[in-house]
Amino acid sequence: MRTRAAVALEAGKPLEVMDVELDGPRAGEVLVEIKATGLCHTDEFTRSGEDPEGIFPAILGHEGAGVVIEIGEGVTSLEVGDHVIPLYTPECRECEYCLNPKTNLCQKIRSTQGAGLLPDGSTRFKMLDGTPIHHYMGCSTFANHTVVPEIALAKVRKDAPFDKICYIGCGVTTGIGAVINTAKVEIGSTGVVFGLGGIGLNVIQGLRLAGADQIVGVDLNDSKVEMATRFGMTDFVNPSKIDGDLVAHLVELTGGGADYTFDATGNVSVMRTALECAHKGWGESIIIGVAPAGAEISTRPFQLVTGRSWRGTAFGVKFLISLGVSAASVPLVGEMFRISGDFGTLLLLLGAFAGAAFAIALFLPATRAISTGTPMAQPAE
Ligand code: AHE
Ligand code: ZN
Repeated sequence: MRTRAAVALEAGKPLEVMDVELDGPRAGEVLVEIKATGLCHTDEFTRSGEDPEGIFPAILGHEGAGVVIEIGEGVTSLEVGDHVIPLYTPECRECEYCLNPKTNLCQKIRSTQGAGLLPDGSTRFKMLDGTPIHHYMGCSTFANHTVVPEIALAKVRKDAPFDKICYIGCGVTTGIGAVINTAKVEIGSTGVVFGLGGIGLNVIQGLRLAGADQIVGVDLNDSKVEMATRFGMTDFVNPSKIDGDLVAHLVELTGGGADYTFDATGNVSVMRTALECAHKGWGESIIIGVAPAGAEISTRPFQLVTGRSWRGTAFGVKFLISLGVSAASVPLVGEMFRISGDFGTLLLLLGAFAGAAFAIALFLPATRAISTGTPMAQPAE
C-alpha cells in the first residue's frame, strides 16, 4: 500500500515527509494505522547520528497508538479494529528473559530490531523508487501506517484517547516503571529526579503514586517548575543557582541523602551526581537517560562500598500485554499524563508487573485490547 511517513534519510538531516510503499503483514505481523505519536528524545538521539545503532534511511518513532488494519498469517491475539500500542520492548513470553522475573527485556527479536528489520530479516517499507527503508525500535510510528510483530502490540480499550495513550509506548511506562518496578519505592521515601522532561515528569508522578514524602526535581530550566509541581514535585533545585557543591546541597535538602535518585538526562556527569546524593548505607540511584555514544560513568568505588547502589532501567514494565493495560488503566494513564494525582488503580496495575504479572502472563492467555481513530499520525502535545 501507499502511505505517508516522516523519513530520516541521513544522520543529522531533518526528517522528510514523503509517500512510501508499505508491504502488508507477513506471518506473525500486524498492519497498524497510527493515530498519534509522541516524540521521545531517543528519536532525536538517533536522527542526530549519535546512536551507534542508528541506521538510515529509517522511519523513526516509538511512542505511538493506532488501530489494527490487517493481520498476518498465524496472528491470533489481535483482530482488525483492535486499538493497540506498539511496544519497543516486546513480550514473547517464551525467551530466557521473559521467563526470568528479574527482567522485562524480552530478547526474542532484539537482534533484528536493532538492525532495523522485522523478525524475518526484511523491511516492509520502501521508497517509491524501491530503496528499502529501515524500521526503528520495532515500531516506526512516524508514519500513517506501520507493520509491527504481534508480540510487540498491546491491545487497549477503544475509548482510550490516542493522543494520550501513545505515551505509554515509552515515557509513562519508563518513568513510572522505574519507580515502582525497578526501584520499588516505599511509602514515605525521599526521591530526587534529574531532568524534568517527559521521563522525569513520569518518574515524579511515579514517586507520588508510590507515596514518597519528598520529591525533589532538578533541572536547569525554571519553566519546568509549574508542570513538575502538578505531577507531584515538592522541591525544585536549579543547579545553576546553587552556590557550591550540588551534591552537598541535595544531601542537606533531603536530610542526609535521598532514598532513591533517578537520572532522566542521559548526562554522565549528572548520573554521578545522582549516585552521590543517594543516602549513605541504602540509597539507590537509577539510570534511565540514554548517554551519548561512547560515554562512560565513573565514581569513587567508596560510594558503592558505603552502601549506595547504581542501577538502570529501560521500558519499566513487564507483560503489559498480558495484564491487559486495556482493561482499566489506559484512560487513567493518559489522564495522569495531564494531571498528577493519587490514582491507586494505576499504581495497582502498573505495580503488579514485577511479581503477579509474571505468573499471570505465563499461564493465562494474553488479553489484548484496541479501537477507532482520528486522522493520521499527529504529534502528540
Ligand atoms: N541504541 C543505543 C541505545 C539506545 C537506548 O538506550 N535505548 C533504550 C531505550 S530509550 C527509550 O527512549 C533501550 O531500548 N534499551 C534497551 C534495549 O534493549 O535496547 C545504543 O547505545 O546502541
Ligand atoms: Zn523513548
